[in-house]
Amino acid sequence: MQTGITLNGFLTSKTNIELSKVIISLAEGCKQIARLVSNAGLSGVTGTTGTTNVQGETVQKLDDLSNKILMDYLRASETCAGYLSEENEDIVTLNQSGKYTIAVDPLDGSSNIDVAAPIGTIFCINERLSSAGNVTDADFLQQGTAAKAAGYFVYGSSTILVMSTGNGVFGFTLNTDNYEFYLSHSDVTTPASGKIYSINQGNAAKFDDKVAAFLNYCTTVDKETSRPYSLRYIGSMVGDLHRNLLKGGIFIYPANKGETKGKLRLLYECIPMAFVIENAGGTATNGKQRILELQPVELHERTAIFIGSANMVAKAQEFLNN
Ligand code: AHM
Ligand code: MG
Repeated sequence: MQTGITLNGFLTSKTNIELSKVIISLAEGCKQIARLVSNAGLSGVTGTTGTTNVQGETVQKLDDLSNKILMDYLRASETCAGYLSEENEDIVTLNQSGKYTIAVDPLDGSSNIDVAAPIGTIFCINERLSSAGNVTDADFLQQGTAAKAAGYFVYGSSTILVMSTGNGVFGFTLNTDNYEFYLSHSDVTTPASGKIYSINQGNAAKFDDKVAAFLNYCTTVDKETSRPYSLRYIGSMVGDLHRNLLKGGIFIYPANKGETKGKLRLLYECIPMAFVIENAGGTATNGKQRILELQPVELHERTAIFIGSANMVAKAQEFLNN
């Protein structure tokens, strides 16, 4: 029988009851998503719904199902007041007297569902600013520095929750015998330097010259600094960043030439990932400002991101400053 520290036990010692309830409800929902993802090819949930979401992107059946599952579980937490999701245009009030809000990407990297590559759920939990009643946009439009907890679930060869409540980063692996999360990665720190760079290099023609110059640096041979780096890119931010967190590396999704915004969403992709990486000793920037200090103005806002091992992000920044 599995022994060790369960997620519930861990939360009891680290957070208050209201926040614990939100995280536990989220984790229960993600257990359901993990089951669906494991059986996707057998249970008729692969493929698209035939619709597009608020971002104009094709919605996969599992995107839609995951979104509904999370809303149901978080409503049942009683302490989660409101919900923002990549899959919903507007915010949703779940519990009028709840204390917290959550922003989620229910199934990130969903184009990988049908090919059994790692995908994930990303989340960021804030304390609401309004006192009670329906949640407001302002409750969600908070800087990343204000987050109370953030992290992701990766559905890969194992299902792992990686999260921080602002004091260290911890990983919990789902035991598929009893469907409990157990502490498996204590006090995770990311290496200050790594040998991996992750970017969709197929977009090279759209990169501005400074990003191209940094990529040239990554591929230049130099034994002393372990270059050339290896390019690793799944096309699933959770999968790519989980690997880089543990092994060291830099993940980049830049803005295209002449633009300031990238593809990835600030509130439910970039801020939560930056919160985890910073708490693990790494850094995250949009090239001009720390991701966690950006003031969000729109619910589905996008940003460029350079995130990962501190020395590698600092080196990228040198090129961006030139
Ligand atoms: P999604 O939330 O619609 O799945 O899109 C986000 C994903 C990230 O997981 C990944 O890093 C990125 O999109 C990949 O984009 P691209 O195919 O342009 O490289
Ligand atoms: Mg996503």
